[in-house]
Amino acid sequence: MTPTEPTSVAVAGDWHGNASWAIKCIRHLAEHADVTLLLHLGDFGYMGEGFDRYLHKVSREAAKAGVTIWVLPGNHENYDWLAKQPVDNQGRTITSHGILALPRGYRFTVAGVTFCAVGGAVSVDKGRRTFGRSWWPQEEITETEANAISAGPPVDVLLTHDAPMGCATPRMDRRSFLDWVGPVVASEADAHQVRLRNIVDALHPRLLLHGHMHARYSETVEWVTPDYKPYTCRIEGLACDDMEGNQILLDLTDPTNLTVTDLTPPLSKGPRFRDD
Ligand SMILES: [Mn+2]
Repeated sequence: MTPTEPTSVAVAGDWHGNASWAIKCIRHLAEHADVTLLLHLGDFGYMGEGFDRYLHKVSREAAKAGVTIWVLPGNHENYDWLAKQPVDNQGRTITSHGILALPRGYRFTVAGVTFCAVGGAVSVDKGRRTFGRSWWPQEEITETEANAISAGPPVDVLLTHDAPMGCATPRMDRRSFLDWVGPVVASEADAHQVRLRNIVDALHPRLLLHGHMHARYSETVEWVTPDYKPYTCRIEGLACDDMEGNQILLDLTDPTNLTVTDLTPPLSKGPRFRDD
C-alpha cells in the first residue's frame, strides 16, 4: 500500500442541490476524517434553476477540503445536461472541477475493496413534472443496462440510488402510495426495484449503500444469487439533506468487515421531511 492509499471513503445520500447543506457536509468531513473521496448516492442536484451556482460552491468547498466527489446520478438529475458534459478516459462525466458523475455500472477499487455504482430510480411524482425540464426518462436503469452490469464479476460494495425490492427501508403504506402516485407509476417503481434487486443478487455484495428513500436504516439480509447460492448483505440506507444520517464514513481497512460510522454535520433546524 502506498502512503497515499486511502483506508476510508465518505458516502452521502441525496443533497437535492442544497448548497448550504452540502458545504456543511464537506466541512464536517474535513474536520473529522482523513478522506480524499466522497461517494454521492444520487439526487445530488444536477437540475433546476441555478444549479451551476450550486455546483460551483460545492466544487470550491471540496477543493478546499482536498476531497474529490464521485456522484452516481439519481432520478432528479438533468440527464440531458449530463450527456453534454465532457467525459474522461474512464467514461466518467466531468461535471465540475473535482466532481465526476459515474456511468451506470462503473466499477472501481479502493484499498483492495471492489465497488460498483448503479444510479437511477423512478420519479414517482413524474406526473407532476415536465418532460425534459424536471423529469428525464434516462432516470431508469434499463433492462439492457441491468443485464450488462449483472454479467460482470461480484463486488464487495454496491452503491445505488434506488432501494432494491425486498429491503426494509421505511415505506409509505401501500394504499397511501397508490393514492399518491396511481397504479401505473407504482408498478413502474416496483419493477425498477425488482430490476435493481436482480443486479444485487447477481453481484451479491457484502455491503449495499443506497439513498432515494430519505431514511436512515440498517439491516442484514440473507438473499440468494441467481444460481441459488445464499449470501449475506448489509444494507445501509442514507437520509437526505438536512436530516440525521445523511453522511457516513466507510472504513475499508478490513474488506471482510466493512464498518460505517456516522459523519452527518449537526442540524441547524429540527429534522424535516423532504419528499423531493
Ligand atoms: Mn431519488
